[in-house]
Amino acid sequence: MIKNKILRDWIEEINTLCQPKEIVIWHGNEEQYQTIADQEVSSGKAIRLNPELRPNSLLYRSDPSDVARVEKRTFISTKKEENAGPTNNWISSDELKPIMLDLYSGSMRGRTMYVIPFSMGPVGLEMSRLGVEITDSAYVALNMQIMTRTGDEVTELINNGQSFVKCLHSVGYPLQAGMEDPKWPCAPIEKKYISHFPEENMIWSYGSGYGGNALLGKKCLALRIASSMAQKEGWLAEHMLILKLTNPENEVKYITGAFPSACGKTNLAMINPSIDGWKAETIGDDIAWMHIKDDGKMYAINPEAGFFGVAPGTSKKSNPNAIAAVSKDTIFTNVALTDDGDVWWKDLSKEAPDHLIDWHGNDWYKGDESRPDHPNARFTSPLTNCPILAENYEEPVPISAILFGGRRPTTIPLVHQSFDFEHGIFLGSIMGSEITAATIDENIGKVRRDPFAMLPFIGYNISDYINHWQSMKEKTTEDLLPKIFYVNWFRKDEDGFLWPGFGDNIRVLKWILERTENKENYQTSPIGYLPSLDYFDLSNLDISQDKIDELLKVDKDVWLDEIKSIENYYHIYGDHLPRVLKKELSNLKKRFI
Ligand code: OXD
Ligand code: MN
Repeated sequence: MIKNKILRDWIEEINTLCQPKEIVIWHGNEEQYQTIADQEVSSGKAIRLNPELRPNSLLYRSDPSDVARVEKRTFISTKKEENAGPTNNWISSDELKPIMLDLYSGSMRGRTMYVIPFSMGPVGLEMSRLGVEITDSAYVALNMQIMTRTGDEVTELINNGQSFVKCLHSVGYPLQAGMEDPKWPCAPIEKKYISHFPEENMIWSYGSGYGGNALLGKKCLALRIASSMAQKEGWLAEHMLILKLTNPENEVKYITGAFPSACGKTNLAMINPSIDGWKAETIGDDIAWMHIKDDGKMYAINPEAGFFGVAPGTSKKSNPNAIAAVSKDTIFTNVALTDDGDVWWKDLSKEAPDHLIDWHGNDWYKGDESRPDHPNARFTSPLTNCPILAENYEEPVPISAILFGGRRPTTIPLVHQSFDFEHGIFLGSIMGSEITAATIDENIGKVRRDPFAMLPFIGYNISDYINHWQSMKEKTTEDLLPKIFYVNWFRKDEDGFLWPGFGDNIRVLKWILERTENKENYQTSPIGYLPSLDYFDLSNLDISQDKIDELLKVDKDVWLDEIKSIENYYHIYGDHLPRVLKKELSNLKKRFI
């Protein structure tokens, strides 16, 4: 029972504003999940997959206009523009609130309003944060049940006075009497708003039912709002995987890693090591909350309870553990449906089946030009489905190394270590991926920078964000802080990728972990520490010396161009380029001259 007055008053306020036909309080149990899932199936909104092939799993097809996060409709709304900074869309909260209140007025008519108390992070853990999402989407309720810890246990904490983030969501499609409800109701793009009010720890999302726009615990709370909370409270909310590694001597270490999208972050989070004696276990694949504890070390938790992964490209070869994770208890969105009631997406098997129902619900035949799945088709699966989930996945774990990465066909070597923590912040600030022909963009060959893989997720001013990272140094000593590395699995020559990637990335991780113990396994270069080949495990790997040399090459002329490109990119900071970045860029230049 909800007893907390703030929550009760808020539910009443939203009930009056949005005028739903009924209110359902989410209890977070299996029975309620199944009841709502059955309702979704009988109303035709979801398809139940063949229980013999894919037990307890659903397929949803979204509206073709509502298939991904909408960054241009995502807002950081503060009193002053400088608090949102140069990388966010800003509208003053005084201006935005009346616009959105107008949209919310009656927006849930004819619909059920779900009240979903949830915890990001294990229930009751000091590092965890609570939210309540009020939504008129059953799809959101079902997904939140997988992606977060929900229901009565959380209500209990709120009843006991713990604060929570108010997360309001409406698909923006009120039903008048006699109106038919579409399978995926949503509002047109110009009426979509994914709004964050970090000064009030509040999220208002309107008009989209998809993923990060609608499951407000994930990108909205656990990254944008949490990054702003973290700045005030002295911790970090980051777009990072968390991986547990055990070496042949049975020593355990933990790493986190930030990568822009399409760089294999989920694959790395579930790596199957190719060298004997090494064990990898998953803790998280998308978000890490990191705190420096009293012992001076940085600890991380995964605030999520599930995976919301991109299906296309996921295969037995690229990620067998993800394939196992989605084998049951999964919600699929915008994948194709097979004739026997199972799912299919690009690369799931080498050959597509002869016939499928595509993500629009139409017949699709092998050889058709169109794709049967959407490139951003997703799976929502519980963490506990992952066969290599670490048994201590709910504990804060001490982080030895932080990895930054990106897709860089040239310039950046396979791996290098920063000289120190501040130089590591510089590496985070310059990360990004080269724009390739696969992206429709006139800037082919240029680098799209995505600092810390957080460009769309920093809930405040990016200059303050960089300075906040630097402030971690004041909380502890350099030797206790995680060591920072830049990895690049994607360097190419004329024959294609130089590095085999996937399970062989453990070779790089092994070198990194040895570095965290200050092993003399490195050579110094102007950009940082590179592997010394005497200490880089290439056993049983068929790769030529030429390719290895190319993978580790730091070419002066190429780097002088890179420095120019960084200088140019740093103009986004205007007059507020953080001192640490200015200093590190100048030091880098000096090391080359
Ligand atoms: C995600 C993303 O969905 O980063 O995880 O866009
Ligand atoms: Mn992500």
